[in-house]
Amino acid sequence: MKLAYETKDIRNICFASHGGAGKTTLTECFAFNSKLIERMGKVPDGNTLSDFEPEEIKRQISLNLTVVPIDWKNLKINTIDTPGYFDFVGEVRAGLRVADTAVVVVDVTSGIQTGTEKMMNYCEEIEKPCAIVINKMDRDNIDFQEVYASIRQTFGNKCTSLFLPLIENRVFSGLIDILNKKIVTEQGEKDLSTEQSKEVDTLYAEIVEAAVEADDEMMEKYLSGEVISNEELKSCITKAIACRSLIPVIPVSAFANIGIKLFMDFIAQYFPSPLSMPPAEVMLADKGDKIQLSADPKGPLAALVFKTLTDPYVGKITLFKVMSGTLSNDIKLYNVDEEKEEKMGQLSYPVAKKQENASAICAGDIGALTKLMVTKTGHSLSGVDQKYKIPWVPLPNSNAAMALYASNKADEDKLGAVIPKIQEDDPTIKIVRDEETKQTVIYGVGETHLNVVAEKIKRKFSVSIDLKSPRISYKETIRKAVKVEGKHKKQSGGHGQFGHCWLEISPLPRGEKFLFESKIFGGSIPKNYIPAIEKGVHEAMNEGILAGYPVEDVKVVVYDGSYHPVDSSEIAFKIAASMAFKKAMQEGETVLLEPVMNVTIHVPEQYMGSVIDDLNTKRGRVLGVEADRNWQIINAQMPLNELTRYTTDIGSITAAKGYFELAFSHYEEAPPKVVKSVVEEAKLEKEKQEG
Ligand SMILES: Nc1nc2c(ncn2[C@@H]2O[C@H](COP(=O)(O)OP(=O)(O)O)[C@@H](O)[C@H]2O)c(=O)[nH]1
Ligand SMILES: [Mg+2]
Repeated sequence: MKLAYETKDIRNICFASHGGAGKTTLTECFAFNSKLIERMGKVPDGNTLSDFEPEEIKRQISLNLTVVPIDWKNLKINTIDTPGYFDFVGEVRAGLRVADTAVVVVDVTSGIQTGTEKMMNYCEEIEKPCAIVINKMDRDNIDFQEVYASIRQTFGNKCTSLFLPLIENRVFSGLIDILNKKIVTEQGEKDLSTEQSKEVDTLYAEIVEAAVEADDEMMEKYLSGEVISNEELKSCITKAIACRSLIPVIPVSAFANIGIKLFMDFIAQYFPSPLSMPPAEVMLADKGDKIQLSADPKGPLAALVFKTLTDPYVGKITLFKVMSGTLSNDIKLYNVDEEKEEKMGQLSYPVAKKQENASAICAGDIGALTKLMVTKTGHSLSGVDQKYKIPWVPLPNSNAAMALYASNKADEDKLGAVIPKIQEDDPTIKIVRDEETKQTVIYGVGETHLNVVAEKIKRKFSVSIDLKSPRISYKETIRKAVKVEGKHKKQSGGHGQFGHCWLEISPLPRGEKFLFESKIFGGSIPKNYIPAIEKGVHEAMNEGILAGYPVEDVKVVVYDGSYHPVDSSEIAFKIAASMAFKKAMQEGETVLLEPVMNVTIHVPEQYMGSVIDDLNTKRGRVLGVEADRNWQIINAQMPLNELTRYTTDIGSITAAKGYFELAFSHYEEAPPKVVKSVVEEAKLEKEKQEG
């Protein structure tokens, strides 16, 4: 690796696909061809460059984005490998944010999969240039033409094959290069046969059709029937990729390393460099105005942090892409989001899990800094004079929740210090203390995500933790108005205690929480004891009698009582009020209230019926359905109790396409079945605590 690269010599690509299509193997193959590694590792052997974390090796899937820079033909291809498993889509979005071209990988044995569609749709949404790699061409019984046809049918004719597989004696042995009309194998180049020429001509015409879209002049020429020369065509391929009028398709085998070198050559020659990309829209941090910054190494410094790692030896490692300017060691670095100067450390290039020294990182390139103080993923870095905020990506909903417990006291002490680091490593993790349920709750994108994070906490920070189903913050209330008396009297020797009150306790409408009123006339209780009575009621409300949950939606009126001129005290009245309230709960027909959530579910049309059937089994109520192209948005309400595994359920019903948002709506009386199980659980918990 060189110490610095020029913007024009950089290509930033990001592999994205359904899990298992071969992104990690492709990355490995790139690294091998460029001599970054001497032997190709294998995913099943757990020795690849990009799947290096024990959690990845154990599962044989990628869980993090990994940057592997490849030196190729005097250029640097920053290759970003990403996970395919849906829980880790936050990593994919981060990778795509800093790549100039997405390479969507399709497994030829499976064709278009859910993950393929998700990635293609996301790239369209963010207008990211794309290429499609059809991988595993070495496998038996495959049909390239069928997969290619379905790609064009699903994603449009801008998906155009620039290479055809050369299959000799049923073995995939090389590629037919359509742009150059020749055969390329490991053994060298060959001319096309007559039959091959015919096929190539058809595809060549398809390329011309897609590419001219990118250039008005060329388009005119094409429409008027003039011939577009090969030189002209080649000169607008990059532009056509950059503006998404052309999505090149290429068949390869990462495993057998066939077609990969040609693909790398194609990237080097035709993929847009940062200079060919439209300027980034950024915000002037001081004024709030939006301006455009192009990838000019001489421009003002603006860099976007897209990943933070914690290495047990090195500490915190921050990965960023320079969008404009050049970052060198002598710059005073400023964190725009935290509005703080940042301590500059040694500049380096991330190379999978390692770093290699760099002297400067120029516009368009990716770099790493260690031990930054305040910087987190998504932050913008700039110089101290000109400050720019670069937009970050929307992260997926973190709706899966588990209660997080340290396994023992020593771990509990350590956990507090570790929580901020976990959230720094993974912005889709949120850890919050729920005061109502007295639990620490960890939120993630799905159950696998949470399990992986729990493993990482154990391994990286040596804190042993357990995940349990989170407690739900039920409430208790009464259904019937009651009048109750509370009397606290102790008059055995010395200074006595005396408090006595009559309370009327009645239900309030849902959500009104609490009302307290005094209707004491004629001084049966002196005014100065009334606040103590309210306090006593409050304390008793903290723990209902049904299952120990807080009491809500009650009105309490103190309307009578008595006092003793010497023995009465605030504390005595407080106790009396508390006693009265507990009695009221016994007599007033206690009920359990459960939280009900507003759930907005997004699903492709064809799954709507099954999603609604499932909602009905989960006590859900559909409030309305809206159409959004061929998706449906279902607005529903569902008790939180039924939602604990909903990320998994919605995934299995909709082939992992559906997703949802959650927001608290209101409390509602829980049905007897729920009450029974909550009461039993509370009893067990209590017995456990009592020993
Ligand atoms: N036959 C064959 N197998 C492949 C090829 N590329 C990847 N694989 C295998 O497919 C599985 C998934 O590959 P991997 O690179 O982990 O996919 P990723 O999830 O997209 O990163 C692994 O067992 C690979 O060895 C290929 O070109 N041909
Ligand atoms: Mg992988």
